[in-house]
Order: sequence, then structure tokens, then C-alpha cells
Amino acid sequence: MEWCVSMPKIELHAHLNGSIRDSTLLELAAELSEKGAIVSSDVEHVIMKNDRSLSEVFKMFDLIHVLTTDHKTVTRITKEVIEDFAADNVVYLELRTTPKRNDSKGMSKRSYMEAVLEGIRSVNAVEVDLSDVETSARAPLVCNGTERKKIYVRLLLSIDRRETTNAAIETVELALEMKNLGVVGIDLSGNPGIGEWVTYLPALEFAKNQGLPITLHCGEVPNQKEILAMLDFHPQRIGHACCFQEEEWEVLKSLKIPVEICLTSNIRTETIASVDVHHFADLYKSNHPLVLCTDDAGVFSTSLSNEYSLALTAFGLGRREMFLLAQKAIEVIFAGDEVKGELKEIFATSFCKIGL
Ligand code: 6MZ
Repeated sequence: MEWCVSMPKIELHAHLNGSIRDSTLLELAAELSEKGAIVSSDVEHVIMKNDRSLSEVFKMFDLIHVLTTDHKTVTRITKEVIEDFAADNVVYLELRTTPKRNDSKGMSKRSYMEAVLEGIRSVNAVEVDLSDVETSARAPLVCNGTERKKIYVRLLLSIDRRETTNAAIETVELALEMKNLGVVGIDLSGNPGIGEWVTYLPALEFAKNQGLPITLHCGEVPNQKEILAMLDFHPQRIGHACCFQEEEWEVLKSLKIPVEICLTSNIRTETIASVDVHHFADLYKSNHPLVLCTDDAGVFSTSLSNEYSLALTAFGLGRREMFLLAQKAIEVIFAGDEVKGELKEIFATSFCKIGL
């Protein structure tokens, strides 16, 4: 585990509201309880529960969203989540979140995202590189002769499967407006038992036509028609791919669409029975592009180092293979070539330091 922490890592599938520290959630619940809005003892055991089915996970998100509704809290959780990933030696993070409108808090999708940006800017434990355009901030920072730790943070705006076509289009428009502010793509997520692919398709086609990269939660539950329609859309990446059958694997492999793999999430939600039967092994053996991710580090009490450590033990991979797997993620990030080049240098330096 210690070795997995020391290795530089790339996180491409992390939901902001799923990555909150338990201690912060408990604190927020206590504050709301003091105001009489909730009964803190009712929610404490829900927050601390470890095993959750997929449908329970979405109930948990409804609770989390009650605790994180105002701008100040969105800023706070963003700052903490980035600091936690940086402390785990994540050097490049694509953080995804669903822009939310909440009239009672005077919150628009835009102001929600501004609160997220505020959180990113307020990180001071590490240096944050937020945008491909702000090149001046990209030089390595030397502080008293030692280089400060740095994390690249890019944002993906999520469309929730509960949203209407118009709301989804609004999110894509916002992503386009915020391209110079670190937004690099669109995600489709939310409860896979809800909603229809045709509802989001106009927004996703719009994003694609505007050149925004797209990642889709695909095959988290069995739904062959939707899985095939999603693959036919040719997204830049997909997340999960748990409930694929022979035909879907063939299409995925022939199209070489990279897969974001979230081992702990899949096991905890029982979308995969156990780690020994996880599709990671087959995809890895077939040399299919894949990247290990956390999904919801807070909700599933995990970290990216923990996911690597799990893969190391479960699939019998050596340290060198693990390092090369982490490094290969560079090829599938949504940021530009300059960032890719800089990440290659970071991994090359670390390769020598770790002595592989
Ligand atoms: C599908 C998921 C998810 O956007 O409010 N989300 N969607 N499958 C999953 N696997 C367990 N985990 C998280 O973060 C929380 C939102 O991310 C999506 C859900 O829409 C959830 O409400 P944000 O920051």
C-alpha cells in the first residue's frame, strides 16, 4: 500500500459529492441538525455505513446533496477533495460534478460551478494547475530551492440521468462557456435504472459537434440495447462496463474505447460478484485501454492507492506493471498535448526515483 501511495497516479473517474470525507459529512449533518432541518442521529449511521447496494448508493447521494446545497459548502468540499487526492499522490485529477440549480439557495448551474472553481483556487496545500490556457502557471514552482507538489485538476460536467433534454443541453452550454476555466468534457451519470438514452442524446450530440470529449457511465446494470447505443455513439471513454455480454465486449474491443475501472465501487454495489471475476483481468490481458479509478472515494471508503493495491494483490501484477498501468492513463486524459507531455516527464522522473 505504501508503495502504491508513493507512485504518481492519474484519477479520471471521481464524482465530487461522492468523494467527501466522512468527517466533513458528519460535521455538515450536525450543523443542519442544530438548525432543526434534519435529525443528526438519523443520518450518522447512514453516513458511516460501509456496504451499500447500488440503489442505496443513490439514496445516499440524495442525503449528501441535502448536506451540500449552499455555495460555501460546495467550495469547501471541492478544496478538501483536491487536497485528499493530492495527498494520495494523484498528479492529474479529472473531477466530475453535476451542476445544480437550487432556487431556494439562489444557486444556478453557473454559480454552482463558480463555487467549485472557488474551491479549486483556495487549495493551498499544493500547487494547482487548472487550465490548459493559463500557461504562465505551468512552470514548475521552486520554493526555497525545493519544488512544490503540484496537481493538475480538470473538470467534467455531469449530466444526471434524472435531467430533461433541455437541462442536459444547458450543462453542455455551460461546459463550453467554461472551457478556458478547466472544463475538459462531459459525463453522463446518475441512477442507471432511471431515464432513457434518447433523452440525453441531443445534448451529447451537441457536445460532440462542439468538440467536447465525452465519457458515459455504461453497462452498470444489464441493458443491452442502451449499451450498444452508447458504444455506437463512440464516446472517448466509458465508465464501469460491468454488465456486458459477448457482443458488447466485441464491439468495445473493436472500437478500443478506454474503460474507467472502479473495483471497490463495483464490488460494494454488487454489480460484480467478486474481484476474481472482475472484467479488469480480461481487458488487461487483451491490452485494452483501461484506467483504475475510485468513483466515490468517500462513499466507498477508498483511495486511488487502495485501488492499485487491490489490483496488485487480486490480479498478481508486479510493481512495474502497476506503474506502467498508471502511466498509460496519460494517453486517455481529456487535457491537451502539453499537459500530456508534462505528465510523461513526471512519470519518467518518478520511474527513476522509485528504482523500477
Ligand atoms: C452512476 C454515479 C455513481 O455530481 O453531485 N454518481 N452515477 N453510478 C455511480 N456509481 C456508484 N456514483 C456517483 O456527485 C454525485 C453524483 O454522481 C453520480 C450521481 O449522479 C450522484 O448523484 P455530484 O458531484
